[in-house]
Amino acid sequence: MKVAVHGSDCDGIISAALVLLKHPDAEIFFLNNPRDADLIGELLNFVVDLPKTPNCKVNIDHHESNYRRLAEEGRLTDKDLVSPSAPAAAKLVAEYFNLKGGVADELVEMAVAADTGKHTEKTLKLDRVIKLLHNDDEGRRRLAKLLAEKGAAFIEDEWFMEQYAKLGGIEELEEWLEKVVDSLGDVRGAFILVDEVGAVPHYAAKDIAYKLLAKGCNTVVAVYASPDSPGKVKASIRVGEKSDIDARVIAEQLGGGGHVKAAGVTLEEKDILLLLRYLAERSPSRTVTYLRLQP
Ligand SMILES: [Mn+2]
Repeated sequence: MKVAVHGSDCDGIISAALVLLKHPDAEIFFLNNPRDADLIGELLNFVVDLPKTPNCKVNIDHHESNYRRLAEEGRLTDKDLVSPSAPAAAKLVAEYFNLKGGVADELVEMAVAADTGKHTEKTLKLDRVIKLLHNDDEGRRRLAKLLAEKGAAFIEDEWFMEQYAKLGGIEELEEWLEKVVDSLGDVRGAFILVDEVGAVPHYAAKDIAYKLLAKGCNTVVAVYASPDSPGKVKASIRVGEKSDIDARVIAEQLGGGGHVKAAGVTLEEKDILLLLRYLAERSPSRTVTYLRLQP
Protein backbone atom coordinates (compact mmCIF):
# COMPACT_ATOMS: atom_id res chain seq x y z
CA MET A 1 0.00 0.00 0.00
CA LYS A 2 1.61 3.26 -1.16
CA VAL A 3 -0.01 6.60 -0.53
CA ALA A 4 0.98 10.20 -1.35
CA VAL A 5 -0.47 13.04 0.72
CA HIS A 6 0.00 16.78 0.92
CA GLY A 7 2.73 16.96 3.55
CA SER A 8 2.71 20.55 4.70
CA ASP A 9 -0.70 21.20 6.18
CA CYS A 10 -3.21 19.84 8.69
CA ASP A 11 -5.56 18.36 6.10
CA GLY A 12 -2.76 16.38 4.44
CA ILE A 13 -1.27 14.98 7.65
CA ILE A 14 -4.71 14.21 9.07
CA SER A 15 -5.59 12.42 5.82
CA ALA A 16 -2.43 10.34 6.32
CA ALA A 17 -3.57 9.56 9.89
CA LEU A 18 -6.94 8.35 8.58
CA VAL A 19 -5.21 6.16 5.98
CA LEU A 20 -3.09 4.68 8.80
CA LEU A 21 -6.25 3.89 10.79
CA LYS A 22 -7.29 1.65 7.92
CA HIS A 23 -3.87 0.51 6.69
CA PRO A 24 -1.36 0.80 9.56
CA ASP A 25 1.53 -0.41 7.39
CA ALA A 26 0.93 1.87 4.43
CA GLU A 27 4.01 3.59 3.03
CA ILE A 28 3.35 7.33 2.94
CA PHE A 29 4.97 9.95 0.71
CA PHE A 30 4.69 13.45 2.12
CA LEU A 31 4.80 16.13 -0.59
CA ASN A 32 5.34 19.79 0.26
CA ASN A 33 4.60 21.03 -3.21
CA PRO A 34 1.51 19.62 -4.97
CA ARG A 35 3.41 19.91 -8.25
CA ASP A 36 5.87 17.25 -7.04
CA ALA A 37 3.10 14.62 -7.17
CA ASP A 38 3.92 13.98 -10.82
CA LEU A 39 7.55 13.21 -10.00
CA ILE A 40 6.93 10.11 -7.89
CA GLY A 41 8.11 7.20 -9.97
CA GLU A 42 6.25 4.50 -8.08
CA LEU A 43 2.74 3.18 -8.54
CA LEU A 44 0.53 4.74 -5.87
CA ASN A 45 -2.64 3.22 -4.46
CA PHE A 46 -3.92 6.58 -3.26
CA VAL A 47 -3.03 10.20 -3.98
CA VAL A 48 -4.72 12.39 -1.37
CA ASP A 49 -5.26 16.19 -1.13
CA LEU A 50 -3.10 16.47 -4.26
CA PRO A 51 -3.66 16.58 -8.02
CA LYS A 52 -4.14 13.18 -9.66
CA THR A 53 -0.92 11.68 -10.99
CA PRO A 54 -0.66 9.36 -14.01
CA ASN A 55 0.68 6.64 -11.72
CA CYS A 56 -2.15 6.60 -9.18
CA LYS A 57 -5.04 4.19 -8.84
CA VAL A 58 -7.33 6.36 -6.73
CA ASN A 59 -7.31 10.14 -6.31
CA ILE A 60 -9.04 11.56 -3.22
CA ASP A 61 -9.12 15.35 -3.31
CA HIS A 62 -11.22 18.46 -2.87
CA HIS A 63 -9.35 21.07 -4.94
CA GLU A 64 -11.56 22.75 -7.52
CA SER A 65 -8.58 23.23 -9.89
CA ASN A 66 -7.76 19.51 -9.85
CA TYR A 67 -11.40 18.59 -10.42
CA ARG A 68 -11.73 21.00 -13.35
CA ARG A 69 -8.55 19.77 -15.02
CA LEU A 70 -9.45 16.10 -14.60
CA ALA A 71 -12.95 16.69 -15.98
CA GLU A 72 -11.56 18.62 -18.97
CA GLU A 73 -8.98 15.96 -19.73
CA GLY A 74 -11.42 13.10 -19.15
CA ARG A 75 -9.15 11.59 -16.50
CA LEU A 76 -11.70 11.29 -13.72
CA THR A 77 -12.82 7.69 -13.18
CA ASP A 78 -15.50 6.24 -10.91
CA LYS A 79 -12.72 4.95 -8.65
CA ASP A 80 -11.70 8.51 -7.78
CA LEU A 81 -13.31 10.59 -5.08
CA VAL A 82 -12.69 14.19 -6.14
CA SER A 83 -15.28 16.54 -4.75
CA PRO A 84 -14.66 20.31 -4.66
CA SER A 85 -17.64 20.77 -2.34
CA ALA A 86 -15.91 18.77 0.41
CA PRO A 87 -14.47 21.11 3.08
CA ALA A 88 -11.38 18.90 3.56
CA ALA A 89 -9.75 15.94 1.87
CA ALA A 90 -9.75 14.18 5.26
CA LYS A 91 -13.54 14.16 5.18
CA LEU A 92 -13.43 12.31 1.85
CA VAL A 93 -10.82 9.86 3.15
CA ALA A 94 -13.05 9.02 6.13
CA GLU A 95 -15.99 8.55 3.76
CA TYR A 96 -13.95 6.40 1.39
CA PHE A 97 -12.74 4.05 4.12
CA ASN A 98 -16.02 4.23 6.02
CA LEU A 99 -14.33 5.53 9.18
CA LYS A 100 -16.90 6.85 11.63
CA GLY A 101 -17.04 8.03 15.22
CA GLY A 102 -14.38 8.54 17.87
CA VAL A 103 -10.91 9.43 16.67
CA ALA A 104 -11.95 9.55 13.00
CA ASP A 105 -14.61 12.20 13.68
CA GLU A 106 -12.20 14.25 15.79
CA LEU A 107 -9.61 14.15 13.02
CA VAL A 108 -12.07 15.17 10.31
CA GLU A 109 -13.32 18.04 12.47
CA MET A 110 -9.78 19.39 12.88
CA ALA A 111 -9.01 19.11 9.16
CA VAL A 112 -12.22 20.92 8.25
CA ALA A 113 -11.45 23.72 10.73
CA ALA A 114 -7.98 24.14 9.23
CA ASP A 115 -9.11 24.15 5.60
CA THR A 116 -12.08 26.47 6.04
CA GLY A 117 -10.19 29.27 7.78
CA LYS A 118 -11.49 28.35 11.24
CA HIS A 119 -8.25 27.33 12.91
CA THR A 120 -8.46 26.69 16.65
CA GLU A 121 -5.59 27.02 19.13
CA LYS A 122 -5.18 23.25 18.78
CA THR A 123 -5.06 23.10 14.98
CA LEU A 124 -2.73 26.12 14.87
CA LYS A 125 -0.32 24.24 17.15
CA LEU A 126 -0.59 21.17 14.95
CA ASP A 127 0.01 23.31 11.87
CA ARG A 128 3.16 24.84 13.38
CA VAL A 129 4.63 21.44 14.20
CA ILE A 130 3.79 20.19 10.69
CA LYS A 131 5.70 23.17 9.27
CA LEU A 132 8.59 22.51 11.64
CA LEU A 133 8.78 18.93 10.33
CA HIS A 134 8.57 20.07 6.70
CA ASN A 135 11.55 18.02 5.55
CA ASP A 136 11.46 15.29 8.19
CA ASP A 137 9.46 12.37 6.78
CA GLU A 138 10.05 10.16 9.78
CA GLY A 139 8.72 12.92 12.04
CA ARG A 140 5.67 13.43 9.87
CA ARG A 141 4.90 9.72 9.87
CA ARG A 142 5.21 9.70 13.64
CA LEU A 143 2.87 12.67 13.86
CA ALA A 144 0.31 10.98 11.57
CA LYS A 145 0.52 7.80 13.67
CA LEU A 146 0.06 9.82 16.84
CA LEU A 147 -3.05 11.48 15.38
CA ALA A 148 -4.42 8.07 14.36
CA GLU A 149 -3.90 6.78 17.89
CA LYS A 150 -5.04 9.72 19.96
CA GLY A 151 -7.21 11.96 17.78
CA ALA A 152 -7.69 15.41 19.32
CA ALA A 153 -5.75 14.29 22.41
CA PHE A 154 -2.51 14.51 20.37
CA ILE A 155 -1.96 17.85 22.07
CA GLU A 156 -1.13 16.20 25.42
CA ASP A 157 1.35 13.74 23.94
CA GLU A 158 4.86 14.07 25.29
CA TRP A 159 6.62 13.74 21.92
CA PHE A 160 4.30 16.35 20.41
CA MET A 161 5.02 18.74 23.27
CA GLU A 162 8.75 18.20 22.76
CA GLN A 163 8.40 19.12 19.08
CA TYR A 164 6.34 22.16 19.95
CA ALA A 165 8.96 23.32 22.44
CA LYS A 166 11.50 23.36 19.58
CA LEU A 167 9.62 26.22 17.98
CA GLY A 168 11.12 28.50 20.64
CA GLY A 169 10.07 32.10 21.24
CA ILE A 170 6.60 31.43 19.94
CA GLU A 171 4.91 32.96 23.02
CA GLU A 172 6.81 36.25 22.64
CA LEU A 173 6.02 36.27 18.95
CA GLU A 174 2.30 35.77 19.63
CA GLU A 175 2.36 38.62 22.15
CA TRP A 176 4.00 40.94 19.63
CA LEU A 177 1.47 40.01 16.91
CA GLU A 178 -1.36 40.56 19.40
CA LYS A 179 0.00 44.08 20.13
CA VAL A 180 0.38 44.87 16.43
CA VAL A 181 -3.22 43.83 15.77
CA ASP A 182 -4.51 45.90 18.72
CA SER A 183 -2.58 48.95 17.53
CA LEU A 184 -4.50 48.94 14.23
CA GLY A 185 -7.79 49.89 15.89
CA ASP A 186 -11.01 49.16 14.01
CA VAL A 187 -10.25 46.80 11.12
CA ARG A 188 -13.79 45.62 10.41
CA GLY A 189 -14.26 44.96 6.70
CA ALA A 190 -10.62 45.81 5.94
CA PHE A 191 -8.41 44.21 3.31
CA ILE A 192 -4.89 43.87 4.73
CA LEU A 193 -1.71 42.44 3.27
CA VAL A 194 0.87 41.70 5.96
CA ASP A 195 4.46 41.55 4.73
CA GLU A 196 6.23 39.28 7.23
CA VAL A 197 9.24 38.36 5.12
CA GLY A 198 12.19 37.92 7.45
CA ALA A 199 10.12 38.91 10.48
CA VAL A 200 7.90 35.92 11.23
CA PRO A 201 9.00 32.29 10.77
CA HIS A 202 7.04 30.27 8.21
CA TYR A 203 5.49 28.02 10.87
CA ALA A 204 3.73 30.99 12.46
CA ALA A 205 3.16 33.02 9.30
CA LYS A 206 -0.64 32.68 9.20
CA ASP A 207 -1.21 33.50 12.85
CA ILE A 208 -1.62 37.21 12.28
CA ALA A 209 -4.16 36.51 9.56
CA TYR A 210 -6.38 34.60 11.98
CA LYS A 211 -6.00 37.31 14.61
CA LEU A 212 -7.05 39.96 12.09
CA LEU A 213 -9.99 37.90 10.81
CA ALA A 214 -11.15 37.46 14.41
CA LYS A 215 -11.24 41.29 14.63
CA GLY A 216 -13.54 41.47 11.62
CA CYS A 217 -11.19 41.89 8.66
CA ASN A 218 -12.70 40.91 5.33
CA THR A 219 -9.57 39.50 3.69
CA VAL A 220 -6.03 39.09 4.99
CA VAL A 221 -2.96 38.04 3.03
CA ALA A 222 0.17 36.92 4.89
CA VAL A 223 3.34 37.18 2.79
CA TYR A 224 6.35 35.30 4.16
CA ALA A 225 9.50 33.39 3.26
CA SER A 226 9.42 29.60 3.39
CA PRO A 227 12.20 27.01 3.12
CA ASP A 228 9.99 25.28 0.53
CA SER A 229 10.46 28.09 -1.96
CA PRO A 230 13.91 29.70 -1.69
CA GLY A 231 14.28 33.06 -3.41
CA LYS A 232 10.52 33.56 -3.55
CA VAL A 233 7.79 34.45 -1.10
CA LYS A 234 4.58 32.69 -0.23
CA ALA A 235 1.25 34.45 0.08
CA SER A 236 -1.52 32.87 2.15
CA ILE A 237 -4.92 34.38 1.47
CA ARG A 238 -7.48 34.07 4.24
CA VAL A 239 -11.06 35.27 4.02
CA GLY A 240 -13.48 36.06 6.84
CA GLU A 241 -16.58 34.05 7.55
CA LYS A 242 -19.02 36.73 6.34
CA SER A 243 -16.99 37.84 3.33
CA ASP A 244 -18.02 36.91 -0.21
CA ILE A 245 -14.45 37.12 -1.52
CA ASP A 246 -13.14 33.90 -3.10
CA ALA A 247 -9.52 33.37 -1.99
CA ARG A 248 -8.97 30.74 -4.66
CA VAL A 249 -9.85 33.08 -7.52
CA ILE A 250 -7.28 35.64 -6.31
CA ALA A 251 -4.61 32.94 -5.90
CA GLU A 252 -5.33 31.57 -9.37
CA GLN A 253 -4.80 35.00 -10.95
CA LEU A 254 -1.17 34.64 -9.90
CA GLY A 255 -0.75 30.93 -10.60
CA GLY A 256 -1.67 29.55 -7.18
CA GLY A 257 -4.73 27.72 -5.93
CA GLY A 258 -6.69 26.49 -2.94
CA HIS A 259 -10.16 26.96 -1.56
CA VAL A 260 -12.80 29.66 -1.07
CA LYS A 261 -11.71 30.67 2.44
CA ALA A 262 -8.04 29.70 2.29
CA ALA A 263 -5.74 29.75 -0.73
CA GLY A 264 -2.10 30.33 -1.47
CA VAL A 265 0.43 31.24 -4.12
CA THR A 266 4.23 31.36 -4.42
CA LEU A 267 5.46 34.65 -5.85
CA GLU A 268 8.46 36.71 -6.86
CA GLU A 269 8.78 39.40 -4.20
CA LYS A 270 8.13 42.14 -6.78
CA ASP A 271 4.70 40.65 -7.52
CA ILE A 272 3.44 41.69 -4.09
CA LEU A 273 2.43 44.96 -5.80
CA LEU A 274 0.32 43.06 -8.27
CA LEU A 275 -1.33 41.16 -5.45
CA LEU A 276 -2.06 44.44 -3.64
CA ARG A 277 -3.79 45.70 -6.78
CA TYR A 278 -5.92 42.56 -7.16
CA LEU A 279 -6.98 42.95 -3.54
CA ALA A 280 -7.86 46.64 -3.91
CA GLU A 281 -9.95 45.82 -6.99
CA ARG A 282 -12.12 43.53 -4.88
CA SER A 283 -12.29 45.69 -1.79
CA PRO A 284 -15.64 47.54 -1.38
CA SER A 285 -13.74 50.57 -0.03
CA ARG A 286 -11.40 50.33 -3.07
CA THR A 287 -8.42 50.26 -0.71
CA VAL A 288 -6.01 47.72 0.68
CA THR A 289 -3.69 48.24 3.63
CA TYR A 290 -0.04 47.19 3.37
CA LEU A 291 1.35 46.31 6.79
CA ARG A 292 5.08 45.66 7.06
CA LEU A 293 6.39 43.79 10.08
CA GLN A 294 10.04 44.59 10.61
CA PRO A 295 12.33 41.98 12.22
MN1 LIG B 1 -6.98 20.17 1.83
